[in-house]
Amino acid sequence: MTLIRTDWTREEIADLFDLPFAELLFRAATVHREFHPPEQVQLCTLLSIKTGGCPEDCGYCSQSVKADSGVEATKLMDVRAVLQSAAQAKDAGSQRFCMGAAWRNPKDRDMPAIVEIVKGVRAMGLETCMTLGMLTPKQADMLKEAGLDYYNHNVDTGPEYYERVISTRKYQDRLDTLQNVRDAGINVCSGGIVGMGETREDRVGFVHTLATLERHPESVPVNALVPVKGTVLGDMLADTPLAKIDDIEFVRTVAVARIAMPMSMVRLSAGRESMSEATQALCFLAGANSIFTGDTLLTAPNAGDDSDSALFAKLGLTPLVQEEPMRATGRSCKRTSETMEPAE
Ligand code: SAM
Ligand code: DTB
Ligand code: SF4
Repeated sequence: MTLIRTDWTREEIADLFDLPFAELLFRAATVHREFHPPEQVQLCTLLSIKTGGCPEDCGYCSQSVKADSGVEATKLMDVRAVLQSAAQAKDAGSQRFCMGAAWRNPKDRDMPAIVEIVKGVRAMGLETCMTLGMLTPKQADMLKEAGLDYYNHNVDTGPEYYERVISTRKYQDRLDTLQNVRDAGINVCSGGIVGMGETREDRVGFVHTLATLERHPESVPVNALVPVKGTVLGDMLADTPLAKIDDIEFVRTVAVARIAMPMSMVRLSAGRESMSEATQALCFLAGANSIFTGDTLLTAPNAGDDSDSALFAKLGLTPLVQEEPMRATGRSCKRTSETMEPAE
């Protein structure tokens, strides 16, 4: 039986990365089927409820005011329009509706509309997820009270590389918000981006950070950088194409995340649009069991429903029908290196 551990050392994570590829995939696939139905993939839909004009300087993001990406800033969407979009996602078979806002943090005046949106989407029978930037403990409590199921807040990369990508906040700010979300009793969704020019050691640090949180995030999105023209990282990649992440290294990252966090849903997130079917298939074999559906992510293109249906048919994958293991019991896992102990 595989134990749930939150005491991973960096060396142990590095050793997993170093395994021969076939051995790594075998181990990841073994852990995957111990905790999840391997043929089922969770379908999530993304909607940008407030686009662009963000004061943060994240080097990958088209929505930063510092980027010359052509993305136009909008106001927070009208509640009714969000609910309309959620209804379409539900009709298309989505299980979770994830809403993103290009904010450093929500302002208190935004909270009533956000609360209304959460309540409305939840009333449709969809799981709700929001990603709104940094949260205070009070804001996290308000979202919990509104019924928010998940909050997405990515650590994005390892602690050492973080300051090379973002200067307007600290890694610790991210960890503090994750703690506020956890303390409020909201499920945590946290992952990051691979292919930002980071080293293997940074990817080790990235997985290590998530796998040694007091409790593993219930969802772990692994994004491949979508290089957007006009962003620092998009332009850097255009100038140095060799910096593009190797597909096998991307699959390795997914596999290590799966082994280190057996119960989490590992989401193959941004970047699928330019990923081959074979690479995506390897990611599913390596334990990815969730995707974003639809033609658009927040601002960037996504693989799209037609190509996803074709891929699912080829691979014999089906949309996840049952609740996630941790949500089914309403429990998560406590810090321990010895046992898999559900925490209340
Ligand atoms: N503003 C909020 C924040 O930063 O937490 C929420 C929205 S932000 C766009 C959500 C996440 O999208 C980021 O943390 C990052 O991991 C991911 N992301 C943004 N731009 C991306 C890109 N070009 N390629 C891959 N992932 C990206
Ligand atoms: C996450 O990790 N990936 C999603 C979701 N969380 C919010 C966002 C991906 C954004 C890709 C770039 C864009 O659409 O602008
Ligand atoms: Fe703003 Fe989020 Fe984009 Fe950073 S990733 S610039 S915080 S929208």
